[in-house]
Amino acid sequence: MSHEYTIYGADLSYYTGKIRAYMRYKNLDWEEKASTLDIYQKLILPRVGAAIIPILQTRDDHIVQDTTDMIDYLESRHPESSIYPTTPLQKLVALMLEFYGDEWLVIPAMHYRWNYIDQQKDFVLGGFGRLGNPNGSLEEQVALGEQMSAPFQGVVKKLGVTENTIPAIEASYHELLDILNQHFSQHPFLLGTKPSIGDYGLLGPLYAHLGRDPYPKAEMQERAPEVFAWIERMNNPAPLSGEFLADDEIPTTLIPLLKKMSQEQLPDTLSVIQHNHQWLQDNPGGNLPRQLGNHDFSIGGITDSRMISSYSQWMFQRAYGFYHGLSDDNKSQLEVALNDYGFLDALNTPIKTLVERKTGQLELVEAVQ
Ligand SMILES: N[C@@H](CCC(=O)N[C@@H](CS)C(=O)NCC(=O)O)C(=O)O
Repeated sequence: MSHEYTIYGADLSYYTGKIRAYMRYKNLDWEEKASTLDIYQKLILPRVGAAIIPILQTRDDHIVQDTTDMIDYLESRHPESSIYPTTPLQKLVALMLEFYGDEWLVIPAMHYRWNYIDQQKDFVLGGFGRLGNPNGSLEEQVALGEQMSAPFQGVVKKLGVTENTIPAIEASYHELLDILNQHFSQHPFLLGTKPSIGDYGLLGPLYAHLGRDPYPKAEMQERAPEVFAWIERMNNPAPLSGEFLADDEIPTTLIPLLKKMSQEQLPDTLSVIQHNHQWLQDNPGGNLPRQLGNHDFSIGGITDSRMISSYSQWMFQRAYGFYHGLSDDNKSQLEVALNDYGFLDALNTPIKTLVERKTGQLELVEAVQ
């Protein structure tokens, strides 16, 4: 292995887009390799225990799965120009927005990819098929892509994307684009002139699916050109450059986004935490299944059912843990702002059972305290 780091991923992949942009910003010695079927069989399945991408492999053969863990691992080895703000409110907001991009915007991302598949079949299915048969004809790749993408297509409904919710999901996504378009017309990144962990979280859905698949890409370019321009900046960064805004400032243009996140995502998160707690009470020492049945959720005033994604708790815990690690003085200084964003109640709802990740498996376990 000639480079210090190798990322195995795919052009179509949400989280590969997130880590790729990070690797470029940090100017690391790395290369990207396609996660072909061979790589899945010989590397990913044996070392990770599941068919999931992206994967980071170091020159001395250390494997890291999960972009959040990769970023934390790399930040500790390459601390220069950290993508984590050092001031409390910016750091908390950045962690929350990573969570929002990683775990909530998967809803519009998967909707626009799979419910508009007829408008973008060759591109999307061909992209999947290329991973299995790089030298095949487009027709062969599309046919193979149909099979390879079946598990992903199956997830759309589980996320809560139904006939009932689609109009609200689209309206919510348009509102998101409008908010971000306004914001990026004034700031190059979420919190200033350099990207934060929040920018990387949002890039996952907004690049690989919504800013790259032909149908939503055209809509984004038309409706939110500033968001499209931010994607280009994220993907072609000036390495290690820029600053976060001074004085722990949160731009006013971001506040509607934070309120939107609170309304849409946080009720789901609190319910997941409650279900995880109950499951771990009932199954002490067990590995939490990645999906714990279904629960109700609401979007744009429409209520439906979606899967309980146990992993969401682990992502939320990063923000929760950071908040609870602050001094009482710091916490009280943030109170008015956090209340305004709608974050305060969720952050102050005690998590009775913390969870953690174990190497070599995707299921979470109760954290050892
Ligand atoms: N939270 C993980 C998620 C990785 C993930 O969900 N990857 C998708 C492709 S972008 C996948 O391989 N999913 C298969 C699965 O979840 O079983 C990360 O940040 O890396």
